[in-house]
Parts: sequence; C-alpha cells; structure tokens
Amino acid sequence: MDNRSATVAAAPPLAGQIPGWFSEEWAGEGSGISFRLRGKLADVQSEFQRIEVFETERFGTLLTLDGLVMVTSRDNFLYHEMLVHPALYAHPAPRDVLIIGGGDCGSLQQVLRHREVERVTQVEIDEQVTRLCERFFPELCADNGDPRATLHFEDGIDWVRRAPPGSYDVILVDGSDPLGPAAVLFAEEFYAACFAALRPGGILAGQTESPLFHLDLLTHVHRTAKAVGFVDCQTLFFPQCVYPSGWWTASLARKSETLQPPPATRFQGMPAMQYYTPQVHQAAFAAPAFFVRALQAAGLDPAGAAGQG
Ligand code: SPD
Repeated sequence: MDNRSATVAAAPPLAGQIPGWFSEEWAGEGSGISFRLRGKLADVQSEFQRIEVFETERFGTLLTLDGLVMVTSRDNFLYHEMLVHPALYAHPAPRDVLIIGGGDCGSLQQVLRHREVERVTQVEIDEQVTRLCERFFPELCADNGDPRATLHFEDGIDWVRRAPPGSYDVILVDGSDPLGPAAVLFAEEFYAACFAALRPGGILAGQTESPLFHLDLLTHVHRTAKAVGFVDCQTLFFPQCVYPSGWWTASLARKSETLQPPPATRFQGMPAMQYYTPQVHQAAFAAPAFFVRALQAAGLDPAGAAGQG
C-alpha cells in the first residue's frame, strides 16, 4: 500500500484550545471546526484510543476519538443514511450484512430498517465506544437488541480474513479516519479479504473521506478495489458539515456486476428517512469534474464516476 495516498495527516495539537469550545484543526488545510460546549460528559482512555463525549450548545452530543469528530446527534443522519442505504438499495436482496467498525451503532440502526435483512453482524474493535454510545447516544443504540443483530468486539480485519468465502451480501466499513486502528481498513489486504467474503453480486461500501481534502485516498480506493477484483467502484458525495471540508464521500465496489440505479420497485415500502430518497441516491453518484479528471489521471476508468443516471 502506498502510505502517502492511503492516510490523512494526524491532527497536531492546536496551539491553544479556546476555553469553552472543542476544536478540531484540519491538518495542513489551515481550517477546522469548533463547537461551543456546555460541558464534558466522558473522557476515557481505552486500549485503542481516547474517547471523549461532550454536550455542545447547538449540535447536541458530540463523540470524538483521539480528538477527531466522529458523531454529533444533530447531523449524524447524513453520514449514516448515505453509508448504508445506497448500498442496501443497490443490492437486490441484502440478507446478510456485515458492519466493520460502527461502534456508535448509527449504521446498524439504519441497516435494521431494511426488512429483507435477516442477519447483521457488527464487528467493532473498541467495546468502550459502544458502551459509551449506549449511554450518551441512546437514540442510535435503541435497536441494538433486535434479534437480527449480533455485536462482536474484536478486530474486524481478522473477522473478514476468517470469514468463509461468500458469507455476506453487503459489507459496510464504518471506520474512523485512516489513522491509527482504522488505517488498515484502506489496505489492499483488507479489500481482498472483503472481496472473498462477499457473495457474487455483493457490495462493499465504506466511508472514504473528503473529496476536497483526500483525493489521493479516493484514487487509492478505486485503484485498490479494481486491483483485488471488484468489477465496479463508484463514489457518492454528500454534505457533512462537521467533517473536514464539510463534504464527504462513501465508495461502493461491486463483486460481479456494475452498480445500477435501483428499480422503483426496490423502494416500495421504504421508511421515511431524513436525507436519503431515491432521487438523492441517483444525484449523489454524480461525480464532480475534478474527481473524474483525478481518476483519469491515475489511469482509472472514470465510467463509474460519471454517475448512475
Ligand atoms: N473525520 C471523521 C471521519 C469519521 C468517519 N466515521 C464516523 C463514524 C460514524 N459512525
């Protein structure tokens, strides 16, 4: 793996945190985000990372890992709906779903809204994240007791490596930034293991950072997905104001067929979402010109990046 293209820079400590605010500086970008706080609810050093939970003035509860914003109760629906629903609606019959990471359980909750899903397995390395989210984000964890859901706390890479071939219809990678424990989730070995663990027609979908700040990482994702055998890789774009640049992506790779817009019948009985609609699905895959050019410059087929319309 080319480490330069597969990681984002670690956030250096800010010269000075503003009293009464939490700030994340977007390393190398001369910018960042700040939340005015009402207080700190938890500060735990787990085996893997520092987990903090804050009560903000206007964004509800805020979860950070090693000083990086992961979830706020105000806007997490954007990320969780756009990571989960495009992949699950693009698959004709998603029965077995695996979530790698996802410790806050926001993605799990969205997966469980799909009635055709029979089993969801979530493998999160850091149990402390889930235990703190059960306490401070009860709205995200409300469905954790669904009999279709099983939560494991162990290394997700090992889990996928050990999975019998063809175990899953959809694998969702809901990790943190490609630093520390999550860096391996962007490595070729992990993509190859996911390819093997998927059934024919299966879909791998993962969060792939900012198109503005992390274009090299996105190019790496497309190159790696193709290198391990995925037939198609497409990126979708959505707003996420609390993440670096305020603009975020998920990328979907399909094992044996190209990704197509779901037929209208697929959306029958769809529950009401806050952001995702069939129209949003189609629009989100429309790729910006600079992104298409970046793929072309890397020698990658930009066909998938031209959108699903
Ligand atoms: N820079 C923050 C990227 C965080 C991506 N994962 C968030 C986890 C939400 N379930």
